[in-house]
Amino acid sequence: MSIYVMSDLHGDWAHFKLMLLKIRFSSSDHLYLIGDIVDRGPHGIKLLQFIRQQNNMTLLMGNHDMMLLQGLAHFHESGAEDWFDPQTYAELCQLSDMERTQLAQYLSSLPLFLTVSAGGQDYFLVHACPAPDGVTGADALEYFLWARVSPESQFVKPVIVGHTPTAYYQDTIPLRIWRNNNLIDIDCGTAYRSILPGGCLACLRLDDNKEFYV
Ligand SMILES: [Mn+2]
Repeated sequence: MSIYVMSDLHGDWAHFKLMLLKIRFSSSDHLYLIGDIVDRGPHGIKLLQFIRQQNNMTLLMGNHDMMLLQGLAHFHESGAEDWFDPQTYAELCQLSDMERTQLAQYLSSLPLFLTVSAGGQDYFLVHACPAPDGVTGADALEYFLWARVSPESQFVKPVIVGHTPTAYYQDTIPLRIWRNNNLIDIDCGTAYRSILPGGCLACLRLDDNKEFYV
């Protein structure tokens, strides 16, 4: 059994499925997805529906998933499409009211952060950035979902984030997982591959820290 982490699929169903094949993902493995399943790409809702039905996949909340949850509360209002990315809205329109309600229930259940143990090490998983000590409530939420993590951050334990494409720190092409001190950023920009040279989908196996790319 292995533990894997990915982030920021942003509707990229094709590369997600390719990655599952590449890592030979099986029912005895577990996959953590650190948020931002939807928007920017065409299949975010399809991905959400799929991930929701897997008992060995755990999704954490990203800012785009939170915006989707907020938008769903306004789905039947006039101008509702303004709440959504156009591709996400088009997918939502294909669902029944019951399916949209189930989706909202799933989204509202997502954790903001998790600690995962693998290979004798604890990892703190969060979409955007850990909150500084003493920061709570809405301010903490802002860190978890929206903040840009500083490349100079000094964390006591390994922290794995997405949200900020690693092109933010390095000009490696193709993009690669970025590690500095205890910070590990795994967003290699699969959502931006048409505009960001070297964008790809990364997956990290926590048991041995092996990196996979498609
Ligand atoms: Mn994000």
